[in-house]
Amino acid sequence: MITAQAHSNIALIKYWGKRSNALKLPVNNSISLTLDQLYTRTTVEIQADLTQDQLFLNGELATPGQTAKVQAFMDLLRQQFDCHGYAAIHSTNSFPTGAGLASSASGFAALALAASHSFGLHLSSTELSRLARQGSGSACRSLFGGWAEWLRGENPDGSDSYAIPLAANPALSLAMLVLIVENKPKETGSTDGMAHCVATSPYFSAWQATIEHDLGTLRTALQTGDFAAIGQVMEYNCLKMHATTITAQPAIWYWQPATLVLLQHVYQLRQQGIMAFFTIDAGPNVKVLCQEPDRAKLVAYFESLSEVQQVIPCKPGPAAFLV
Ligand code: 2P0
Repeated sequence: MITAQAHSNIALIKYWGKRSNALKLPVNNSISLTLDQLYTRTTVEIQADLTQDQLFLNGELATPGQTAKVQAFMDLLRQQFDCHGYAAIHSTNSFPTGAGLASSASGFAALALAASHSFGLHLSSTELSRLARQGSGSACRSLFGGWAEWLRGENPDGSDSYAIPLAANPALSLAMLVLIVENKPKETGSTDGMAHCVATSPYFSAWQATIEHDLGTLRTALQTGDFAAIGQVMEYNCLKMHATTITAQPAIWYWQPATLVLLQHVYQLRQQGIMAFFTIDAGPNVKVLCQEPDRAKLVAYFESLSEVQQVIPCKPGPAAFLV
């Protein structure tokens, strides 16, 4: 019985659009921060009497859809590494599942690590990242702690599409506050949402045309420790991603009214001289990037708002590990 823990990551430069759906190959590189408070812990036990993999999520038998995704991943692992046997898989999240908090990222990173060890494999970080990617694209970044960049790769078989750790200026002392406005699973998941935007949004090409510039801006800002530049490019990239969703046909709105209210609060805070910046993923919740000295007052500020159900204050988190 092997247990692994992997932490979610939030992308500052987003993965939004695939060049291969089957292999989960992205159109562009993305850069993320792994968070300490959002994680998945997964136990894998190969059992001789099983004829298929079983998935238990947060203590309950998972839905057929969730189970099928995990079974497909286990099939891929068995096939690619010539392993045998079916597993009982118990997975728990430290946070709401499917609400745009990257549960599939931490989930497939933890599963890649736990399942590969259960089969007696000792894969490198690169191999694990490449494997986790095939479960859920963003999972390839969750093998690493702190900052990670997912390299889109060029090869049609995806062999050069995996994440690498990214060094940041040690003077940076950051926190990310996850503001929960809604706790239920979203209507359109990321996989379907991004495919729909690729297929129907006239803004998708504009999103892609500026990605390299955003990546370069963030890499430089991380190296020089320029917090304002990090925050600005993060916000800008997020809004461009969401511009593709609201201009898809039919439109996808991941935002709720409370989401927009929170953006206005972030703008007001900056007018008052408090450096805080937002990003939003495929759901209504808002993540606020701030500097560590401002963290406590910002947590209190956002906790006082009626739009916010819960604030989860996070710091940069660790790489995936065996428990
Ligand atoms: C990201 N998201 O970079 C972007 C921003 C959501 C918005 O990666 O289809 O669950 O399983 O590869 O990894 C969510 O996408 O999608 C995601 P699949 P995944 O974090």
